[in-house]
Amino acid sequence: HSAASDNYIEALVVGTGFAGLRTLIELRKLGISALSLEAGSDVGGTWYWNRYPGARTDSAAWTYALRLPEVEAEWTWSEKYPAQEEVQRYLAFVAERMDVRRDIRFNQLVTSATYDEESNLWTVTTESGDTFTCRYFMPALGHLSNPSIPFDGAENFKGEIYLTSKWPQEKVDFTGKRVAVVGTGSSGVQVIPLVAQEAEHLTVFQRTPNYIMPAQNHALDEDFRRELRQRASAEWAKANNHFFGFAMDPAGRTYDDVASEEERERIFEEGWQKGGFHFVFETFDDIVLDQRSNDAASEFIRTKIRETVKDPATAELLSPRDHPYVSKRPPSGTDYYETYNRDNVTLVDVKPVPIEAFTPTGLRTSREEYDFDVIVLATGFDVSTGSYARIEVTGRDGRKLTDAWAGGPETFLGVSAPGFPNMLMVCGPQTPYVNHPVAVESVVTWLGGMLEWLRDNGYDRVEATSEAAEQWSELIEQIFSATLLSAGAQANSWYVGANIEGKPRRALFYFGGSAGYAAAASEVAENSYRGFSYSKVFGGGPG
Ligand code: NA7
Repeated sequence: HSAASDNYIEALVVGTGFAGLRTLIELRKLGISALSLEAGSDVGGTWYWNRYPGARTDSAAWTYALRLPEVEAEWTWSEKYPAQEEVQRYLAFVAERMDVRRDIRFNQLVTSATYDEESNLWTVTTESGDTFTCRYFMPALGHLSNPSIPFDGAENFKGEIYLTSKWPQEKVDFTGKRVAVVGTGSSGVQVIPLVAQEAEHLTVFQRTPNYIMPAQNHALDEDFRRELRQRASAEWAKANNHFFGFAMDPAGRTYDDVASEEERERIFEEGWQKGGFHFVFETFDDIVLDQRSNDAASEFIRTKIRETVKDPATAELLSPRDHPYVSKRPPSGTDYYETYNRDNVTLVDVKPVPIEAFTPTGLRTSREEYDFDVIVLATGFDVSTGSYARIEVTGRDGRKLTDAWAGGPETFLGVSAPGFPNMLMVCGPQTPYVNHPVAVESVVTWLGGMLEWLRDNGYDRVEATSEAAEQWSELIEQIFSATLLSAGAQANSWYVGANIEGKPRRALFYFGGSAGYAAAASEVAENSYRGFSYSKVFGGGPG
């Protein structure tokens, strides 16, 4: 290599969540020198930061994991939907077992990354003032890593404030306290029942009610795990073929295939009993495509809410009516609706009377003031592009990534953006919206293949063409608008950035399924990385 400085590394990864770790493992396999900069003091990414009570996966453990036979052989999951602590411990085990911990620098928050055309190198700096140079800059930042605090005045509040996404390491004690939880997305839905059990009083501030499935989590026994080891390959194959990357078979029927209402109810009830994402994916295959199918599913859920929540007014407030089921990411919960039957829980609908600000003693809506000892914010994230906005990324000719994406992200396959040579995003904006580790496996092995190909052909610069990025972005919009998911925009869906004021409304993910993405990406690879331009800056040739 012609480039050298004390801190030169061929591939610099940012982050050590599922994506960052899997990237380090792949680069090791390819013999590419690699290092990851991690803001936390340990690995885990999302599973390091989101340690609030109740945090757990909504995907079955065995395919919410990396496809690493060495790890699979030695790791055991305790529950179908493991808690944060277990997933974080799993990722730490992955780092140990695959021996990549030595390639990680912890407590290194990356603040900027700048490309230099002449040397064909990226310079990456961190908050602590360290500087690294690299050939390939590989951000693996996660989709949900830039928290959104949507109202001002936090510094005025005299009590305690906690973000679910920046939860302290120590246990937070809610006993005897008046607590507020703001937000009823996945994080709110998981934390609310547990806070309610401890707090003297809990007030939940809800803007948009969600469709919440009972998780039906359960422990896994040894028999199940043994059987699972035998069919691991089959489970992965199922996940890879499943539209959203879950190890589930299609229902094999649509709304029109079932004529009687009773039979439909029976099917929905079965899905409800299995819980979580089984409800949407194992009942009818056209729930996100056919309005009638979606209406039937939505009404079934509203009936469940009415049956569970004793106070009819509260039940009505909890019932979503402004968006189709799944057009916002549907949370899974445990005793979520039941929690509203407790005497110490109040639900406040802030849709008509928005929260305006923190006050010294609590929160103020446009109508009322509320006093609290503790405020928990489960208010979501500046999703996908927001993860990138935290780093000042500068490409060719001084172009800022935030400017390039001012109207929404433009990438090819979610891995490369025109104007940012050798920035290889590991599941950036416009990668598939599927069970995350499935996307990670697909993207990382594909990127590994490309890096190998570049090396074999003596290239050291690669970049998506503008044309390919435009076409990819168009395809993403086309697919998205053909589904009912696009209707979530009217209810602040983060799929399109609608939860953040002023953010362009553009689909942030590829909704064409895991297999669809894998096929598109393979086709590109098979055609000599069509849609990318590549070159030899320093010559040298293979080897
Ligand atoms: P989400 O799903 O974005 O949820 C954020 C919640 O916070 C949601 O209910 C929002 O209501 C609410 N929110 C946001 N801003 C406000 C204001 N200003 N006032 C009141 N309520 C507000 O984030 P999560 O962390 O729960 O889940 C993220 C993902 O993690 C999840 O989907 C899984 O993939 C895991 P809104 O719906 O926008 O009206």
